[in-house]
Amino acid sequence: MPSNYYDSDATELVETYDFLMKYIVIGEAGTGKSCLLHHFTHNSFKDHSQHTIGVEFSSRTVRLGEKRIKLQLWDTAGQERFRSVTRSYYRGAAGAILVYDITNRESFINLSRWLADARTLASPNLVVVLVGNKSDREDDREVEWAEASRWAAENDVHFLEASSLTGENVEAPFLMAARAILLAIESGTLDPEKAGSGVSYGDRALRRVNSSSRLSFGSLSGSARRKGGAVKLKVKNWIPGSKCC
Ligand SMILES: Nc1nc2c(ncn2[C@@H]2O[C@H](COP(=O)(O)OP(=O)(O)OP(=O)(O)O)[C@@H](O)[C@H]2O)c(=O)[nH]1
Ligand SMILES: [Mg+2]
Repeated sequence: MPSNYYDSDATELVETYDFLMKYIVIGEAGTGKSCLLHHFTHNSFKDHSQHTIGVEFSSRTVRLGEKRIKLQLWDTAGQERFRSVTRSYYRGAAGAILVYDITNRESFINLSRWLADARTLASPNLVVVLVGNKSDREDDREVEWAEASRWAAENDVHFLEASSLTGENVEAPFLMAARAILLAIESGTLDPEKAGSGVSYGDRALRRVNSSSRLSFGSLSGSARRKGGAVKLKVKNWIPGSKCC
């Protein structure tokens, strides 16, 4: 049974939402991108996962504070032969989940290439979360947490390790990115009404915007409001002070 580090009501059943955000999931073949997404959307490990052909689409609506956010998730193939196809899906992405395999050093070495592509082609305000997947395979580890954490800091991306097998931290990267995007909207650096931002308003947010010129987090839950509007994410093996959420 996967451990769940988030409130159990993170998934919304009703299809109304405040924001729609486009995410891409990228990284070398075999790092576990499809399994990570599957665990996030189905809450279970994907058995017998095959290489992704081109791209696959899924979605999930999550909640941060009282904001409902629908995530459009584009799972891309890591194999080189699909590169030109998958790159065409980067356009207008607000979030990128960049995955490497902690037991495969090469998948870590190649991260710079993936990041450069994403930064060139996606939204100018792209939020990137680096995920070191397969943390359950500690005995086969080839990339130390500290080294990856350093790389993440140097490249200005969020970072955590996860396991699509056990479920550890599988929700965190998606919620971290959503929270960073929400904060960018709140601070005015990201405008959901601008084409290519990777974010658009849902019905609920539009109603609120119509009655107030500036969108705010005023509808956060009482406890979040008391903490100054910050929505706390519970992430395993994340060091406070490092770039997180
Ligand atoms: N032990 C372990 N195995 C994993 C984990 N995640 C994925 N795998 C395995 O890694 C292999 C590749 O997983 P996929 O999710 O298909 O990899 P991918 O990144 O989507 O690969 P492409 O679609 O080719 O880009 C499969 O055999 C999975 O069972 C994990 O967290 N732990
Ligand atoms: Mg795949």
